[in-house]
Amino acid sequence: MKRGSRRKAKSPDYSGVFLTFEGGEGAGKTTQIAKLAQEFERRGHSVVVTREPGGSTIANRIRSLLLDSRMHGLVPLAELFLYEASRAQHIHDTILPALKKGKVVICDRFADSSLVYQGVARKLPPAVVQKLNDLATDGLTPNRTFLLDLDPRIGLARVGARGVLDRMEKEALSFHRAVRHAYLALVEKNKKRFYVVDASQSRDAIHAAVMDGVQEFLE
Ligand code: Z5A
Repeated sequence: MKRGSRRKAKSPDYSGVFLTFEGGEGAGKTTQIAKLAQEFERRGHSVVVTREPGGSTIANRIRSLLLDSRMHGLVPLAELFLYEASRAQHIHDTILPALKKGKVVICDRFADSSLVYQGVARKLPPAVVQKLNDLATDGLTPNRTFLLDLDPRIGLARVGARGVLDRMEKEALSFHRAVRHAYLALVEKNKKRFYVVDASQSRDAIHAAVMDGVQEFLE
């Protein structure tokens, strides 16, 4: 493999479907994942809803460290290692076992978040982030990724209304703007996998757009 090149996705040895949601703070991922899971269950599928960082007992302990607002001295490379450690554990404990049982796995954030947050917003070399993503995921790639695209001022106002902000939410608006641009650039490189939805719409309108993206993928 050429240095810094993207590892080719392996042919999956599972029968399930792996869907991920990405987007900035307060884009509405949690809200939409709940609606989508309900819809899959209504159609008779077995669904696992999970999230990163976290998603299993050990990975959740790493999540607590990552979002702790007292961890303000955490350097970008250490932060990246923690996200990747959480990811490797999460895939082993939760994602792969469910996919092997033929379930629909819907994950709130995955490796794209590292490319965007650590690679672009934290300015770590993208090839380093890609390399660690490859190690942590061992080639596991979502079948479809929904990007809920939203002006960060709207997203931050939504999460601000919740009260206390975590370590990432406290970043400056320029950080969250860089995140949005980085996601849109990632979409350009992965047009088949990503499905972009305007997240400034109502919850129901976003859900309808997500269902269009599911339909397009199934076809
Ligand atoms: N991170 C990273 O740096 N590197 C990585 O590799 C990974 C993650 C995996 C995880 O934070 C942080 O880790 C994240 C990236 C970083 N931080 N940042 N910045 P998290 O898991 O705590 O939070 P999050 O993933 O950013 O999600 P969130 O803030 O909870 O937002 P959300 O799930 O996208 O939105 P929501 O909870 O569904 O909605 C937010 C609020 O808006 C809520 O009150 C809703 O009722 C409301 N809402 C939802 N939809 C609408 C619409 N359509 N209109 C109006 N209001 C709405």
